[in-house]
Amino acid sequence: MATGTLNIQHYLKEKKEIVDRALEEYFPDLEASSQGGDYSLSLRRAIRHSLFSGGKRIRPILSIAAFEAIGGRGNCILPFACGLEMIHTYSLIHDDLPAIDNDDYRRGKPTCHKAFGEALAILAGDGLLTEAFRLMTQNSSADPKTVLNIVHEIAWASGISGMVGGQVVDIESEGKEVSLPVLEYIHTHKTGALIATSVRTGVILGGGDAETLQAFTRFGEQIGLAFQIVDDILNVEGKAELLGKSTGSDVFKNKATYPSLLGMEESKKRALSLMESAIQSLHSFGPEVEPLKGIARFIILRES
Ligand code: GRG
Repeated sequence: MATGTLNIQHYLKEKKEIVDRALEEYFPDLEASSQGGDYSLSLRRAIRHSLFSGGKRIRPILSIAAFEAIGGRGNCILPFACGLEMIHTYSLIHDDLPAIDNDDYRRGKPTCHKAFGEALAILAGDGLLTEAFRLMTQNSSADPKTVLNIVHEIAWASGISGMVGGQVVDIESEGKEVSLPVLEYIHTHKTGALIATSVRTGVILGGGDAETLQAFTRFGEQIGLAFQIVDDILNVEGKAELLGKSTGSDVFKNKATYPSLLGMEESKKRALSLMESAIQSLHSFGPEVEPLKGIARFIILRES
């Protein structure tokens, strides 16, 4: 792909369709295909409600873009790409629960617990997290050592050392004065870790060397932090109709965010500078990394 010829909107749409199709295959609508009779139908309904409610599929697309950037071809990335999206979806379902953020709407639709009740929403999240690991380790055409490496990596980024750990510090910081290092810890763990790991997954599966992995990791870490800073900004300045949820919740909950700590202008500067550094991290690569650079720009410019 030659520099300057990439239409990132078109690229994201094309890859999202690939991810959506694969997820449909893993979680088919059993009712529509008249394969009812499954006692877990209500659970599948709750999972499908959240999995197919209009997510951007940024994490799976990043894994595919990184995989293809280093020469990876074929569908062997899809179970990992979909696994990452399933883990992301579980985190959103649990994050919306009354015990955590208590949100009624996500992506313009009732949250999982609003539509199906708390018990089913908790179990839908649990089901997605567990199924993600089953999917990633099932019938893989990849070398078993590579699969083990990726699964370990994704578990690390999703768990105590990553997303769940960051979420705990986030909750415990509500209503308190938080320093910039603590806020950065929250953002890089709660959101950044899974994003950086999505990029790393593509490189590891594609067999990238240590130098490539290091450069792509740096890229992933920088866009991961930028992603959450932009999320903070959108919570203040975003349009509710585009976000599919109300804005202002961070201020209402007295949450530490980049705008609350550094102000809006400085937050925007930080996000922009992280995006530029991320792109710079890939300076030694050619046109094959254009989609990744396009995604970095998209993260900064997004409205939802
Ligand atoms: C285990 C009870 C329990 C809870 C876990 C881990 C966790 C709760 C929450 C994760 C933290 C979290 C939800 C971080 C927010 C990350 C974020 C910016 C989400 C929005 O991502 P987008 O914009 O969403 O990619 P779409 O809608 O496009 O999929």
